[in-house]
Amino acid sequence: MPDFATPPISPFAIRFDAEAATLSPEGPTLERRMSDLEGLFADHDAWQAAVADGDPVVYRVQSSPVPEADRELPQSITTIERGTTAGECWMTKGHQHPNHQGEIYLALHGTGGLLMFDGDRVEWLDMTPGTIGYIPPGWAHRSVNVGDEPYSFLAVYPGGAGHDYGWVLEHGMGNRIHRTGDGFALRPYSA
Ligand code: S6P
Ligand code: ZN
Repeated sequence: MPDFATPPISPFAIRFDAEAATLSPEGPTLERRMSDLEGLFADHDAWQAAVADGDPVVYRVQSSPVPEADRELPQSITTIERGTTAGECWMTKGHQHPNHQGEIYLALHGTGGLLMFDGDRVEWLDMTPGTIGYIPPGWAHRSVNVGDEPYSFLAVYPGGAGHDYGWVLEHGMGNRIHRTGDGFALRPYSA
């Protein structure tokens, strides 16, 4: 057994139900409402009106009990509701890992996308059940529901990676995703 300053947790099994999009045993669950997404949608007035009009849950994140600690490998399932704010598809806040490390997402349900931005280049991956999206170190990432039902995916990431949400507020995500008559479109961030 190697000598760790902070001892890792003990081995255990996690039941993963792709159909129900659940992990068992459960760790912390996080709920993000519209009010938690301040400054992220292009249309501030529409965002404010949605907050005043019931402040809906935009997405939930259910984690396994593996802690966000150095060397551990936590997992979570995110479910984004279907919706738009002034035409912009509902999405996660998006973040950069300050301690640049990679991550994988496995799409489980619905139709989504993985938007990545490194401050210069923008990438979009279509995410449908069975797709693994790879997020390389140094790319901020945001998930978007572009379908007609909730979109769920499993994330597996290094526990010491951290979450920098300020980076996205400062630099944006390169593109915005708008619902159109027959699907969705990627538009410049300033649009
Ligand atoms: C963690 C991983 C996901 C997101 C989750 C919510 O590194 O990327 O678990 O935290 O999808 O997104 P956000 O941007 O609100 O953290
Ligand atoms: Zn991440």
